[in-house]
Amino acid sequence: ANPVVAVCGATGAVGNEFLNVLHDLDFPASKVIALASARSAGKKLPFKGCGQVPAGELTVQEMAPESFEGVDIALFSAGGSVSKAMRDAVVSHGAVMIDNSSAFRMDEDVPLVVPEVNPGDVSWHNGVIANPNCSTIQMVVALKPLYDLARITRVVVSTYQAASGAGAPAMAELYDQTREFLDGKPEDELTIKAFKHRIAFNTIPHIDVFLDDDSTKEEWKMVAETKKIMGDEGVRVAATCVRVPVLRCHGESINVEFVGDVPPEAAREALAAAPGVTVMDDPANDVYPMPGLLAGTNDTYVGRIRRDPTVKHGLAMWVVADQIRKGAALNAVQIAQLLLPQE
Ligand code: A2P
Ligand code: 11C
Repeated sequence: ANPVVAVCGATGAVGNEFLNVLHDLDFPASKVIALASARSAGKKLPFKGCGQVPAGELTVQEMAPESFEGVDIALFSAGGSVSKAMRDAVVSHGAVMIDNSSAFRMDEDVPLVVPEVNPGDVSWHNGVIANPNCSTIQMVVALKPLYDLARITRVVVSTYQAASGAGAPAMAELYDQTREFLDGKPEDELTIKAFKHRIAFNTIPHIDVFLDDDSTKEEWKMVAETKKIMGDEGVRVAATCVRVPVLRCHGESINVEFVGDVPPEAAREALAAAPGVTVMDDPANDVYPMPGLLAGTNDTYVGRIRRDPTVKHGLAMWVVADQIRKGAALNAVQIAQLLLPQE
């Protein structure tokens, strides 16, 4: 029978995108249920339909342990504490939790999966599969085809992360604050909630909390998650994560060091042939990926591919993806596709 899918956190930014992606990929669901907090119970969400589910409206139900009766696949993006609270209920009902939060990512018994990189890891799940952080996902999608040309030993990455990575309210704050700023509102009267500082006309080198070594947790995630997904503790990553006043799509400047020579042309070819990657790299015609123009897309876009002449075997590149789609909802639904019986 076709699977019953629960969308958990259906009223959130990623939850809404789960519904769009289920439709866009025509996921073969027999039923889709929308779950959120008690605050949203009864709310109607438009749904374009997928599989055996016709287009129409879904009525949001309050998430409770009993919600998972009869569910096969539970897509979670309702925060780590909700994922932790519901894990046993999901698993005991025989469903698989695909979790977008960071709650279980580094647990030894939880695969951390990017379908273009380590699809085989879904085979050892024990009821929970974790979806990586958005910044990590787009980086490993671009690194994997290069790694297959020559082993990668070191990556230096600086991110340019969109406001929406911090949720729908953060996106609204960028809009509203920009307007306030242009209207001449004094600095100390601007509405600053989602970020530590003004994001309008600014960049903030601070995402998630600071750790003991003065790196941030977002940077640590890129280091630790990359090793786990790529299955190679030898891939060293140095990351600096920065919030920029962009609505949607993260950009990443990535320098990669290999054990052997990888000419830019070979890299371009491997990336062009890789699943989920679009090469957009034509400097002569000013062509390269830009976050402001790629919202709503599915692929990871790579451009500015060139040698890094400061190391023996190095490349530099610029990588952009819609972090709500590939960085969250799309990657999770692609994981769900891996769970379907293969024809
Ligand atoms: P609600 O809209 O009812 O608060 P975002 O990441 O965009 O902030 O969205 C978070 C999602 O998680 C929303 O759908 C939100 O529902 C849901 N959520 C938050 N807290 C809970 C909870 N305690 N139980 C179930 N869902 C929750
Ligand atoms: C951001 N990357 O852009 C974060 C959001 O671990 O899933 C996602 C955090 C995570 O703010």
